[in-house]
Amino acid sequence: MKLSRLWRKPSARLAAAALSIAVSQHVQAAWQTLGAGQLETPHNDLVELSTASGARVRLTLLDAGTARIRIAPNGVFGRDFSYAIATQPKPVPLSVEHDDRANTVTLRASGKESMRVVVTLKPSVRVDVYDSAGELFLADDPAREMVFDPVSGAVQVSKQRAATELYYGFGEKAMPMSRDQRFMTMWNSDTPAYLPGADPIYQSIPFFISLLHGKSYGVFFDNTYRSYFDMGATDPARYTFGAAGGELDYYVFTGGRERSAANVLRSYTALTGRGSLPPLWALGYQQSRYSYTPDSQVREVAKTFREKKIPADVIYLDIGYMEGYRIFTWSKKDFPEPEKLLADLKNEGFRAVTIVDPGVKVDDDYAVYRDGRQRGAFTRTAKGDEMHATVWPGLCAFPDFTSPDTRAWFGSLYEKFLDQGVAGFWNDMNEPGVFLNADSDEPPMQHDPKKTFPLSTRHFGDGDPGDHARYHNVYGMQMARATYEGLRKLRPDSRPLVLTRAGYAGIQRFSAVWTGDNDATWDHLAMTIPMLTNLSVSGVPFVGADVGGFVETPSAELYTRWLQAAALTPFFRTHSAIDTEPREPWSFGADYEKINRESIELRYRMLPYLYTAFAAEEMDGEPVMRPLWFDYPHDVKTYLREDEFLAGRDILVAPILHSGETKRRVYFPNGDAWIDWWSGKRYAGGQEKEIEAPLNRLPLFVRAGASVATQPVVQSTNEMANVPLTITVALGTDGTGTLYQDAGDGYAYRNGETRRSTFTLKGKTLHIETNGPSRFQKIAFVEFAGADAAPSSVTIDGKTTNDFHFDATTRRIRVAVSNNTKEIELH
Ligand code: MIG
Repeated sequence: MKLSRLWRKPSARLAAAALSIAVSQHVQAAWQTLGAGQLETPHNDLVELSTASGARVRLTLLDAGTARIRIAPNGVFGRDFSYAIATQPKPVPLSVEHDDRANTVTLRASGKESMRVVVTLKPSVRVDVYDSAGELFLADDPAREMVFDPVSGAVQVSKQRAATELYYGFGEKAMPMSRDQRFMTMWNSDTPAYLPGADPIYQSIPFFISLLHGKSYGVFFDNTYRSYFDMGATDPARYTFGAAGGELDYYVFTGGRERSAANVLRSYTALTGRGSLPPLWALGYQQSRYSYTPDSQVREVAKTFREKKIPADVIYLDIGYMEGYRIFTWSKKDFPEPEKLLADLKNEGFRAVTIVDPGVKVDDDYAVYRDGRQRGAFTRTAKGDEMHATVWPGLCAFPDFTSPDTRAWFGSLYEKFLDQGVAGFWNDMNEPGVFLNADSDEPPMQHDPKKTFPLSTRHFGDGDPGDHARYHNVYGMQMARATYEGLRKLRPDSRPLVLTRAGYAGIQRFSAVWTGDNDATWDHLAMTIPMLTNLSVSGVPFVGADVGGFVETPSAELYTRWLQAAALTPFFRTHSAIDTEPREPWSFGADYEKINRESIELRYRMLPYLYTAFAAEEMDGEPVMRPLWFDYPHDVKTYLREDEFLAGRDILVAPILHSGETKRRVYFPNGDAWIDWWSGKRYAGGQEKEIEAPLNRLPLFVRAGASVATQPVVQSTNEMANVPLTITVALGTDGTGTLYQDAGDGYAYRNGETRRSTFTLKGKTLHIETNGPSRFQKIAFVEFAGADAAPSSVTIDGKTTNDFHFDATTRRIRVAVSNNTKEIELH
């Protein structure tokens, strides 16, 4: 199959762009307003209104800063169930005021400082939301009341919009940093070689965070139908969201008293769940290709990493490993001895991840198909037959992942591969994507709305059966869930690595996400920052883009810059399409190989810090990869900045994103000072400076006052346990940093098997406070970065030491310490 021939055709790609506009057209509807509302007797924790149109409105507060607004157009609320939500909290008791003259109903959490939701009853019901300080921040547009279409089932609401209000999140969008004045569609779509602006693509997360004058709020529209967000594209004075069916069911997060984005995200991820700590090995470098086939290629690649001393942890097996693309099988010809292969890889310190697609080949001689058919595990047509469509294996049936029995069955199928030694799993094509032309073995890859199941396909819907129009957007997420839950059950003491292409709100509970079939272009490299940071603030921490761009072959320079730019992104994997030139870190000649090795080495040096950032995500919902505005909402110069990002709270990354550049302007967020990682030079916040960046240099800065845990280069995470840690402390401002440690896999960490260290810098004294067992990696050095001169002396826990070294080129003072050192003082 010559896929890349199609991808290379410019005409096909232009057609793709045009079609994606057609996909995003919003629903045509005969709108009807709710009409006047009437307050029903309020319950303790719930307010319900009937309306003249027959629609019903239900309002609850989940806490003093989170409101849920629910409208049932036909007057009957469906079951209270959501694929997005991890645990639906009990609503809090309300205090409700009915003002007859003003025709309003106001609710707030009783007995505490609370947000306020004010419902105006006439002429048609509308909702305004105030924060706990009394500021109105979200108001239904009185000129565009909430509407529904009784025939099609469509629902829609419009909010007043301030001219400078910005919006972030919306999951995975191939769009610039802020999505103000954009029109976006939520409909998971297989869109290879998507161009910047193409919409929708693979993931649908109908959640966003607003930013206006330094304050945020969040809105989560929990509706799995095709939905859309018009964030001022049609009229900058309002924004509108709606869906082709279902309820108008959305949550408003005030972001607490501060109205901060961090609080909004904490509340959103408390509701939809957080990513749990990945196994440490999954934070290592990952090498993939479509496909390393036969097995000798896999061996060769793994061996070359070790020979060339380029660190790596994971190697991926794409669809080529299977027997005729039958999932859960191995090709007898190309992978005759999988156990042997996997054991040998393990000896080399590699773990293997295999791809598993949803399509199950219709083949009576194939056990997975027979078993699935017998269990009734596959989706059905409206007429009740097994629904069949063509994907890689030919004609396929598709598990209905909206059935708990089917999820459990599918999850159990991973047992054989786990026993054989596969470490992680990659779910692809789960938008779901199918081939357009069933008769062709050369799948047309253009972006076409029909490239999925017929909308009438039936799903079980976890007990609330419905059609594909309703469940399409959760199909991929429920597949990833089946995988995750299967792995949890089969290997209760290992943390799963699941990687998925499609998802819906809450996908972070089950899987890492990559941004699908990007292109080997500089534009795509630049787009990784707005794409990945916006996914991050959509609650999905473990995100990455194929390094080098999946489609076509990058130049040596592009690949090298891309690897460098991605080194501190959460999910770090090179992947490339069939028919592209080889793409390993050594594929571009010796000069580039050296630099590529250094990029991957940087990743490994930073792993203790990155791991700490993932732990903070699980605890507090802090994203690992952050847009600048997230931590600096009072610095307007950060709002649209999309050529830099923060890795964790303390590291600023400003990669080269343009061909031929060897220096760039870096903006330093206001409120902190920044120390150049390499030179120790200090930059005040609130200014832009030109920074040198020859090909071997990633511009990298550490926040003054921060303490960042690093380690020497290792060849894989397997080697970490006995390697000492260096805490890098950025001088110049008082501040704190943390280090989180645990076993790196398993769940003992949830029973307190962790060590947490806090580093507090006051002037030139560092205090270290540590809690937990000492059996993890030991702290052996502290490096003070940003020092102007050698100290005259250094004291450790009150005793003078000579065991320090000042390096004038890096402006670092390196001090040997012990794992129990409490205080280091520079004089
Ligand atoms: O129709 O498995 O995005 O990463 O290499 C293409 C083959 C199917 C698409 C994925 C890509 C993967 C490829 N897959």
